[in-house]
Amino acid sequence: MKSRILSVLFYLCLAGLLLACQCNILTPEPVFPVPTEQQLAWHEMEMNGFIHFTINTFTDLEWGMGSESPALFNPSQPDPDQWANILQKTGCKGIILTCKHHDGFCLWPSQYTEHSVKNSPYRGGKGDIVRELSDVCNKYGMKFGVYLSPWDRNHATYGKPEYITYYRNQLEELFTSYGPIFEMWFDGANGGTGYYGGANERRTIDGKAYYDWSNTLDMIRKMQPEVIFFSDAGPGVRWVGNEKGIAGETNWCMITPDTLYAGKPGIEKLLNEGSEDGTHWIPAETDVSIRPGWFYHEKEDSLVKSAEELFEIYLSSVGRGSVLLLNVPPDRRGMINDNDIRSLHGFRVMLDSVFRSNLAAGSRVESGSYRGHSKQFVPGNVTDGNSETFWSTDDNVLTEYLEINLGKPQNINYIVLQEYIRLGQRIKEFNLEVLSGKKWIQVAEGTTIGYKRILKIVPVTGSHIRLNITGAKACPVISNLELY
Ligand code: FUL
Repeated sequence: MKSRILSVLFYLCLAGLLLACQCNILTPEPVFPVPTEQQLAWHEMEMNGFIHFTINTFTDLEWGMGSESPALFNPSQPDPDQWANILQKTGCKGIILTCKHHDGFCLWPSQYTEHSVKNSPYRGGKGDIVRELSDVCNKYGMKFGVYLSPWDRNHATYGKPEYITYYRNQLEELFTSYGPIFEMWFDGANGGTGYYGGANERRTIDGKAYYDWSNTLDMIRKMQPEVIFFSDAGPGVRWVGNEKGIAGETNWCMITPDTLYAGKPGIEKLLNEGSEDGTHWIPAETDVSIRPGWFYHEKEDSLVKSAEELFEIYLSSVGRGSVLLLNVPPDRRGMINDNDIRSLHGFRVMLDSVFRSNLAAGSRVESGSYRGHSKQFVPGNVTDGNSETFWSTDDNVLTEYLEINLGKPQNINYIVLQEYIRLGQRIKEFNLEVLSGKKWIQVAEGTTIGYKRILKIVPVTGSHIRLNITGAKACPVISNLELY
């Protein structure tokens, strides 16, 4: 009896071991670099709001000189709750606020300067917009992020070593008093001239060395280890290289940051497309304003981007594996203007109507092959609505097809593809074909996919759709395919 129990136990262990080995063999090796948990969460946000608000709103400037009196900052009906409410309804998951823009005026009562809301009429000098906005973000279930301009045209010590201490003190105030901050935005812009405490002169800094970023970032990480740093060179996420809302059609999330720094000229194309063999995961963030300027100007009330334009921007940012950071600047009342609200509402209606019903959900899927004939990697994983399952192939299979059977002819306008980026960004080249009648027609081709790729095609009616992967860095891992 005892020996029978022992032999049963032995076989059970053996079976367990074999199963474990099979799983180990089958799971594709990651292709490094891969995103961190924080970067993955950032990708999943897809769309965030950007708020540019300072004395510029009242002086009609884009770049204040730094000499403006705080008394000018006087919104008549300040309503951060309205900003968050509207941005949340648009689909934004977080908001980044210009706590201090280049003119140096602080939207919170910093103890390190007099150039702030505390010396303005705003809420009788008792106001703190950083507090108000971080609180309402909380209320609406949104994340809160900060922009603190390194270039400060107001501060007397800008350009000298003392300024770095001032800048770090301000970061400490922001990172210790306002709850979790999901993203910190470091702007590389610097036009040289400024008020600088009355000096009124041009000051040149060495953009690469002056700010001593590595120590500043270490200091912040000690306060909030989860924060994502934005700058041209990352290290968390990179600038997309333009302010038009356009990520590269080829958009690698990787880049080699060694020689990059915020504000370095001539790197726009590199930032826009990333590098297939980049050493670090530093995906592109697409920042763009709903208006020509970043700040509110009444003369631009008629120039607000339309819902259709915003939708095109969505396709060229989120639809190219980037995150969209959409700037919506409050007006002189301290509220989002009606024209902007109309466009945002129309944009949301378009998103909801275009992506309402996924024709591919639950459809039959087949592929030329799938990894190890294992249930874990079947082609049906791409239509199961679960972002944690994926279709993959054997290690040596870098080109393969995946075919969706819609059961009957359907009208197709958009195709959404997603890679399982936890295992790295792999696809280099693909095309899509639709079976229309008895003929396969190529409807799209592309290079990278990444977190999400949305392809707008010339509308076509077809019963089957085929994704042909024609080039990859390693066996493909596709988690999702949707059709609209
Ligand atoms: C730029 C700044 O100079 C603009 O004023 C704006 O803040 C934009 C987001 O970044 O570098």
